[in-house]
Amino acid sequence: MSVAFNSNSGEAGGEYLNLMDVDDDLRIQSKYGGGSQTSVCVQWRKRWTGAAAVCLGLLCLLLLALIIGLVIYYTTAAGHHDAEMQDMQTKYENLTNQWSQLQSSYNSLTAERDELKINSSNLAKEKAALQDEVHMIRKPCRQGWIKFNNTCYYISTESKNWDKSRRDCQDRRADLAIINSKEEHNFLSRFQDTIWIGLSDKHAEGKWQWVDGTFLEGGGFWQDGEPNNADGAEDCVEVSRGGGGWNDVPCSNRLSWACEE
Ligand code: GN1
Ligand code: CA
Repeated sequence: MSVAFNSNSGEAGGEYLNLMDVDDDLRIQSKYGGGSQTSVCVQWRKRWTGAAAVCLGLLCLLLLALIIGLVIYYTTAAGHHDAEMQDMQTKYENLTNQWSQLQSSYNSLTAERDELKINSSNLAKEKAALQDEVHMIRKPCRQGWIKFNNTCYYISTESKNWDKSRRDCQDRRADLAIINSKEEHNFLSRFQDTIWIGLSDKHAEGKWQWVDGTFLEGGGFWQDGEPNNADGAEDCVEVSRGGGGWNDVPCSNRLSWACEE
């Protein structure tokens, strides 16, 4: 145990000498025989102790500096890491945006391509139709046939019932005329008093059907009061000369007829 003690007065306070140091000094004195050698040893011991304390302090400072350096290093590194993460996040968002834009561009281009395909297909059809029209314009009608709006018609001079009239047209690689416009109706009204056209309701009463299987659309060009199916036996349609309009009459009537190629 070490107790502070005043070597001169024997009281506490004033100049102190550590009792342990005194004890050590006495032991050193007894080892070296006392005298001036004793004070040299004490001085050396004190110097070594001081040097050790200084070294320890320096080591502590070094350690502290090392710790501070490491903290700074890792703080800076973490800062860099955060910045890199932020940078990568921004790049990722930019790439995501670019990808979305590319995706929408791709979708637009696909839609445009599909539209162009449809347009191209429509143009091909229009081209084919125009070529047919040109062909029809250039193509002359057979002898005895009349051309109207690029279509050839045959108007008979004989008279036959509706079925035989149709057969005659088919034998001529045509069929009874189908009227699609007022102009065509007017054209076919120029010739005989009355002519057969390719319209009948012989398959179902009141359901007027053309010879190509299509049903009459719109009102047609009937005379006033027609079709009236007089006597319940009028299933075939005649066209009267002079734009008089259509009339349903018995199919057994013998009339001229109009074929259309
Ligand atoms: C009548 O009048 P006429 O003969 O032109 C009739 C038609 C019949 C036709 C039969 C207004 O026409 O509906 O189909 O007899 N017209 C009227 O021959 O009743
Ligand atoms: Ca009638």
